[in-house]
Amino acid sequence: MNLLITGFEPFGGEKINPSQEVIENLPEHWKGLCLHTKLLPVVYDRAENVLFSYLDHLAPQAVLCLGVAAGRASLTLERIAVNIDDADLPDNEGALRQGSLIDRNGPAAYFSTLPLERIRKRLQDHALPSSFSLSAGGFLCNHVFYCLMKRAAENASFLPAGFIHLPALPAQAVFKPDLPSLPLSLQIEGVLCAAEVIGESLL
Ligand code: PCA
Repeated sequence: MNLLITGFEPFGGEKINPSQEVIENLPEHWKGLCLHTKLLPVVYDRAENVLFSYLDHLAPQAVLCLGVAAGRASLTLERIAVNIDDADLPDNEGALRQGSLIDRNGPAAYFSTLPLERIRKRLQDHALPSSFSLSAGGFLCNHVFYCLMKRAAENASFLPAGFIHLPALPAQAVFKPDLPSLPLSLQIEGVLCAAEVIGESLL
């Protein structure tokens, strides 16, 4: 079974992105799954096509996309991808989108098809902080999540699919003492918990 796990490059002046650090430190195999890890650009015009090229190339049975949500203290399990780009921050090529539809003909939203309740339970069993989230924001994470779910809805061969937001890393909080952070080892453990549950759901 192939599980595609994506992370994002740094953005917004940060030098690191926890999702990139996590995917670069995951094992290739985990509990009977092949973990295929790929990095996505923080660029509206390219992220979707880069993701789709990996989907076409790898034909995974499941997809887990990761990104950072600085300010959140736990691994947040995103329930809904919404059909809108709406952010105060420009992407890494300077594009600012505020209130534009991702897909003019698409539905307002898609639900995650990951086994979120079981993932949450596994994270709790590992004493890792987690929460559900009703919004992946209006920037690249929601954009990629929406494009992923649209593609998954149109081609059920690589369900389940969804998105988890990660907290900042301690290194990002050195000069921002009020910024919640979670060590990389625990973030990796959390993503492996999610991978394990996703793998079980495929059996
Ligand atoms: N976080 C941003 C985009 C890339 C990332 O890791 C977001 O939450 O949209």
